Amino acid sequence: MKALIITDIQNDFIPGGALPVPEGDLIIDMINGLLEQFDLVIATQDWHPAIHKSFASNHQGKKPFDQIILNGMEQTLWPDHCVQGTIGADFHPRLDIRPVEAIFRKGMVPEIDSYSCFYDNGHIKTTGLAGYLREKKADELYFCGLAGDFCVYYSIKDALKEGFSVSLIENAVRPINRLSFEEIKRELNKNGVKIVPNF
Ligand code: VGL
Ligand code: ZN
Repeated sequence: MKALIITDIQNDFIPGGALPVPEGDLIIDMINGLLEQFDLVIATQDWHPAIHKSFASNHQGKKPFDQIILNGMEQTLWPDHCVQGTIGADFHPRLDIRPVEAIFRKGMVPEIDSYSCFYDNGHIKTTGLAGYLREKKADELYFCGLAGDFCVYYSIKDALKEGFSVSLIENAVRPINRLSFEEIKRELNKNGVKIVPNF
């Protein structure tokens, strides 16, 4: 069974938002056009408390995009984004969320970031998504959304580890950094991910 995983189509990741992904707005209509072709549609939300340690504002003397070591792990510091309950954390109003059966949220624990929709970056806590998908008999996962080089990338790596068959819908994804995303797509393809332009 085929499941579509819509990653973080939230106002803060769209141009005009706090952590804009270039052309993030251009994939929304394309994603809306994919929905009815899937047996199951789920969506994810980055969902941080205001005190989250991935925010540069919570570290004295640091600015967005600085790199630090946070609890023993490399961490990019971000502008404040997707704060729980704010408009920036809401789904973009043009995204058709009617067919979305479940929403999985991540990034709630202040001390650790969570790019993947399956686990936090230290693989300490699960979101329960892998078990949910198995119970729903979804074995073929299709990924789209933002940002291609962070949340989509880390989610796909975990999906492979969990044994799912994985496709990336290239035209329905945008990265923060285009160059690193080209490298990421080569790596994912080598590891068995099907890169498809559309669906
Ligand atoms: C994301 C950076 C920080 C993402 C989330 O959704 O790709 N990127 N938090
Ligand atoms: Zn975040």
